[in-house]
Amino acid sequence: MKVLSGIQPSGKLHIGNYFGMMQEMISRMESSELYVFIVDLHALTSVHDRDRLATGTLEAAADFLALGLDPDKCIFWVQSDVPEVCELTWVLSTLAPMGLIERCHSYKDKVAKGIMPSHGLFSYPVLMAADILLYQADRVPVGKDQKQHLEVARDLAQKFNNEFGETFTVPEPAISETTAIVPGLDGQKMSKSYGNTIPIFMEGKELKKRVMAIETDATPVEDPKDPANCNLFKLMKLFATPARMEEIHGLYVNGGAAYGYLKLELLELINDKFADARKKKAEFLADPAELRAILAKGGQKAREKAVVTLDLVRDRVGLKY
Ligand code: AQP
Repeated sequence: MKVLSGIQPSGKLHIGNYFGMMQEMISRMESSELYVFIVDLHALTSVHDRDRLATGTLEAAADFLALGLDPDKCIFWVQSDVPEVCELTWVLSTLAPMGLIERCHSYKDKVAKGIMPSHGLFSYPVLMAADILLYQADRVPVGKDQKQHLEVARDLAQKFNNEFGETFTVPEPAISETTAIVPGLDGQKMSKSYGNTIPIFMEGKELKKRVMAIETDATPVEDPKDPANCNLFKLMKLFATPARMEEIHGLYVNGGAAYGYLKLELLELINDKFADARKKKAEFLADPAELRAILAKGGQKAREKAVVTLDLVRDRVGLKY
């Protein structure tokens, strides 16, 4: 089974990215034909700063490798190193009904958050469909925020197959219910562009400040609280053992949950979980030439796959004459 998913180097990767997608991808290394990539073309829709994008791409690569992705057990590359994806995007955009793309809420959400409403941002889902269809992916592990974009990819695959003959695999989303939407400090979806994240590799005082900034209500310690409506509780659940979560749940419903202490406990759990990865990341970043070599090798492997699909597409639509 071909499993594919990408991540934008649009800022420091955060625990929403980790639990929504990275962890799942890393766990599939042994069992799937795995495609993992850094979507720098997508990040251009929100990052217009040469150094930030270039550094962000190398950092995102180091993040994935430090967290345990083995480039010999998957194809790991940078999106723009396979230019075929742009040609497929164009072909797909000639098939994409305006209404389908207009319905995508991520565009409206991002514009509402101050990102420039460009044509690229609007057609983000078409580029994403091209990413998925180019490699004939069967399954795409994503957070719930990307579900609608996955539906666009499925619609475009079906539309192409109906008009031009069976060409693309119709991909299935893989969304884990427990980590579908990781909340940010303010309770909205944790998102790089919303400035409400807990970055995976943040440390020390900076990390403590973020964790202590998780928004909670003003219910006194001894009063009962509703765990289902508390983003601190939801974040704890990602890190604490089920037994500890049962105790914390008891404190919420019976009274006695002290937010300040729970935040300090969460801080410790985050530090423990990512301690090894932090050391490894520093080692990867110390050798950017090696990082670039890993990505170049992955780019070559990805391109070999991409040209096969694109050649078929060109033939099917009449671009081969
Ligand atoms: N809060 C989240 N909860 C669960 N999953 C999440 N993902 C992102 N945020 C959460 C998943 O992470 C993968 C990579 O996401 P992305 O960086 O490519 O794009 P995104 O979804 O737009 O993530 P951000 O952080 O919100 O980025 P910006 O702010 O740059 O747009 C995806 O599978 C996503 O579902």
